[in-house]
Amino acid sequence: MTQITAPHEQISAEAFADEIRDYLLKGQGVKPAEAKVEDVYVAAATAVRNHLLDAWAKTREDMVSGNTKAVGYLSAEFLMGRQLRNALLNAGLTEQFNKAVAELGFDPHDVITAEPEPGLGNGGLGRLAACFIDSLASIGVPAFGYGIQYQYGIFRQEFDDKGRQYERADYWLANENPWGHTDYNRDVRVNFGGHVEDNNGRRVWNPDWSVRAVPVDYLVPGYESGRVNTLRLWTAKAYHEIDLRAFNRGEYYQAVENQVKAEDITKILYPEDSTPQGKSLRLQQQYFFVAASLHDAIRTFYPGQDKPDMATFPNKITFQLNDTHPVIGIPELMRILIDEYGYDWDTAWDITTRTFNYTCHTLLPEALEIWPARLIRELLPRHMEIIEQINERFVSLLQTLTDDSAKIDRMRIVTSGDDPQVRMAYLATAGGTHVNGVAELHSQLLKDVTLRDFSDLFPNKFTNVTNGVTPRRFVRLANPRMSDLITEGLGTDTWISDLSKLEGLVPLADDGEFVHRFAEVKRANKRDFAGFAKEHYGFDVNPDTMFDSMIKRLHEYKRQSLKILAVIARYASLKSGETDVNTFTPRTVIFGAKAAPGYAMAKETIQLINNVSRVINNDPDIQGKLNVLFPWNYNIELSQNLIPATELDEQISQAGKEASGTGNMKFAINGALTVGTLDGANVEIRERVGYENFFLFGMTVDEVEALYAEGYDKGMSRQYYENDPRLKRAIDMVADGTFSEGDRSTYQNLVNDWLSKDYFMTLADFGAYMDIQSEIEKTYADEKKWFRMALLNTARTGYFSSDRSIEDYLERVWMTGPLPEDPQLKAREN
Ligand code: T68
Repeated sequence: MTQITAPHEQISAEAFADEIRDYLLKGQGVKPAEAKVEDVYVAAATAVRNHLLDAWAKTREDMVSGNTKAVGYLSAEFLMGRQLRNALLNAGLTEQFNKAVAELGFDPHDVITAEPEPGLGNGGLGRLAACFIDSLASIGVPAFGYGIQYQYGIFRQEFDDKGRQYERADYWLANENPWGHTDYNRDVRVNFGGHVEDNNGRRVWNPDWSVRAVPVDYLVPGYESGRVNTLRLWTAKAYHEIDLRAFNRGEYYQAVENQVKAEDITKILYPEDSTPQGKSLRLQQQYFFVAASLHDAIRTFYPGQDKPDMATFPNKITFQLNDTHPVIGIPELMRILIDEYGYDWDTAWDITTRTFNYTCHTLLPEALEIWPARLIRELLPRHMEIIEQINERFVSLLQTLTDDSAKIDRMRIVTSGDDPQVRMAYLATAGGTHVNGVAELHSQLLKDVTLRDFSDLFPNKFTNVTNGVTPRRFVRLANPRMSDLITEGLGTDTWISDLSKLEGLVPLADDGEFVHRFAEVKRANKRDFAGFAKEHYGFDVNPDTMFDSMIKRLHEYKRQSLKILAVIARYASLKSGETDVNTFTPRTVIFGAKAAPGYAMAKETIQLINNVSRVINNDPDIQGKLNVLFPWNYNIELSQNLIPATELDEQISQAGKEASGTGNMKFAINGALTVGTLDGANVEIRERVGYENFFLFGMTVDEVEALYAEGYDKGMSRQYYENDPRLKRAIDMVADGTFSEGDRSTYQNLVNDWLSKDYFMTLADFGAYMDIQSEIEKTYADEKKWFRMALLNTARTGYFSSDRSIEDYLERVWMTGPLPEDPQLKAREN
C-alpha cells in the first residue's frame, strides 16, 4: 500500500483561519463579523479544496504519464454524504479547522452541518460506489468515478398525519456547491436518435439531436495517501438554449423546449431500488453519462491524438460496470472503435471485452434490466445494430460450445420473437472479462441460478468480491469515541488505513476493564443519539433501553414486516400480561426506510410502522418499555448518528434475496450484534465474528427452495397463521383496525398478501424470529457477556473494509495496482 503523507499537513490553525477569512471576503464578500455559518462553510470548504489541488493535479499527471492502469468506476449513483468532515480528515486538517473556526467565533459542528447532504443514490449500490472511490484514493490507485450530477437526488421523505409517506423534491443544489467545479471547457457532445446509413460498406450514424455533457468535478482525497482522485459527474445542457424567434412570437414555452429536453436528462434520480421502469428517459441517462465518460477517458489518455492506438486502451484504464446501468458502454465502445477509428470487428471486440468488467448487485430476476429493442433502436439506432451483431456472433460462439439449443436460446442477449428485448446483464457478461457478485453466497447463487448457463460455459469469468465499507467515514468520523478507544487499545491509529489490525483487540475481550470502557462508549453514543433524535425529530428516546435498529430501503424481501409483526406480538403479550412489564427488557426499536414512490405494498408497511409506533409509544400500560421510532428521511447523516449507538442490528431478509448488505458491516464494526438470516454478507460476518457472537435464525436458501417446491406461495402461509397464536393475534390486530383507528381497510393489501401468498415467507420465519428475540433478551441481561460479544464483533470485522474489497478487485478483476510512491510527495512529508 502506498503511504505518502499529504503535502498539506504543515499548515497551522492560524494560517487556516486566515485562508477562511480570505475566502469569506473574496468569495462571499463578507467580513467574519458579518458572516453566516453557511458563509463559513463555503469558505472553509473552498480552503480545503484548494489545499488538495496540487495533489489532484499531480495524481492525474502521474496517471497519464505512468504505466499504472487506472480504474474507471461507472455508476449511475454515488451516495456521497456530506463532504467537509471527510475531506478534512483525509487531508489531515481537522484540528486546524476546529481551531480556526472557533477563532472566527463559530462552532465547528454548526459549520459541518451547514452543508446540505447530496442524495445522489438510492441505497446500498450508491453508497458502495462512494466507499469504493474513498478506498481507491486511500490506497493510491489512480481512478475516476464517473456518474451523473442529478439536479434532484433521492426524494425527501415526509410522513403525513396518517403515517403515510409522501415525497418531496430534494433541491440539494439550491445554494452554493463549493465542492463541484463545473468544467465548461471539457464538455462532450452526446448524440441521440436519427438513423444509420450505408456508405460504401461503412455504417454512418446520422443522429437527429444532441446534448451537451458538461463535467462537474469533485476531488476525492485519499486518507493520508497524498493522492487525490476525481469524481466526474456529468450534467446535461442544451446546445441551443433558446429559440429567439419563437420567443419573439410570444411562444415562451416552445422557445425553451430544447433546453428543457436536454436538462431533463440529468434532472432527477430514478427513485427505485429494484424494479426498472421501462422509461426512455432512464436509457437516455445511462447512455448520456457512459458516452461522455468513455470519450473523456480516451481524450485523457491520448491527448491531442486523432488516431490513437486503441489497442493499448485496456492497459490504460479498466471500466467497472456498477450493475447493468452503464452496460450500454459496451456497444458504445464498439461503435467508437469501428465507426470512428476504423477498427475491424474482431479487434474492436477484443479491446472492448478486455476493457469492461461487470458487478451484479441483485438476485431478484426482475431487477436485471431488460430494454425493448425498439426503444434502443429509436434512441440509439447504431447501438442496436451493434447489439444485434454481438448477439448473432455470441449465438454462433455458443453453437461451437454446446449442442443444447434450449440453452442457447435462454442465453440470447436479444430475445427472439415479435418484440425482442435486450438483456443487459447478459450483454455485460458476454462483453466483459469478469462478472462478480458482492458476497460469497451471492456469487455462488449467481453461478448456480441467475447466470447458470453462462457459468457453465464460461466458468473463468466468474468471481466474487465481498463488499466493504470505508472505515474513515463509518468508524473514524461516525464513532470518534470508539475510535479513540481502539487506538488506545492497539497503541496505534494505523487501523484506519488497515482495518485488519482490529484483530489486535481480540485479547482485550478478556480484559474486564477494557470491555467495560467499550460498553461506556456505547452508552455515551446512545445518549448522543437521544439528543440528536430530540433535536431533529422531536423524539423522546430513553437511552436506558436496548437500541434495536433496522435501516435500509423498504422492500418486501428485506422483511420490515417481520420485524413489525414481532413488535406487535410483543406489545400484545405485554398488554395481556403474558409478558411482565416490570421484568421486560426495555427496547427502542428504530426504523429508517424509504419506499419507492410507486411501490404500494412498501408504502403500506411504512404506514403500519408509523401507526404501531403511535399506538405503542402512547399506551400507558407499556410504561415506555417498548418504543418504536421511525425517523423520516433516512440518509447518511442519520446512519452516522444511529449506527454507533445501536446495540442490535436487524438483517432479516429472506435467505437468498439480499445480495450482500453493507449496513450489516457498518453495525458489526461499530460493536452492534446482528440478528440475521443466512443471507448475503451475514454469512461471512457470522463466520468471522464466531457463531456464538451472532444471533442466527430462519430458513436457509435450500429450505426456502424446498418450501416453494411444496407450494408455499400458493396459500400455505395461512397454516402458519392458524398454528401460531402469537402470529395470529398480531395479524388480527393489523386487520381489525387497532393501528388504523378502527378502519379495517387500511392494511387490507398487507393482510391479504400475508394470508394468501407471502412470497418472502415472513410468516414461515416468524416463530424462529420470536424465539431468537427471547434469546437476545436473555443475553442482553448479562451486560458483561453482551459487550464482550460486541467487542469481538468489532475486533473480527476488519475484513469488511472497502480497502480490502478494492485490493480484491485489483487482484481478481482489474489486474492493476497503486501508483508508485512519489518522491516529491514523500519529500514534503519531512
Ligand atoms: C444493493 N442494491 C443490494 N440497488 O440490494 C445490497 N438502484 O444487497 C448490496 O449490498 C448493495 O447493492 C451493494 O452491493 C441496490 O442498492 C439499487 O439501489 C438500485 C437498483 C436498481 C436501480 C437503482
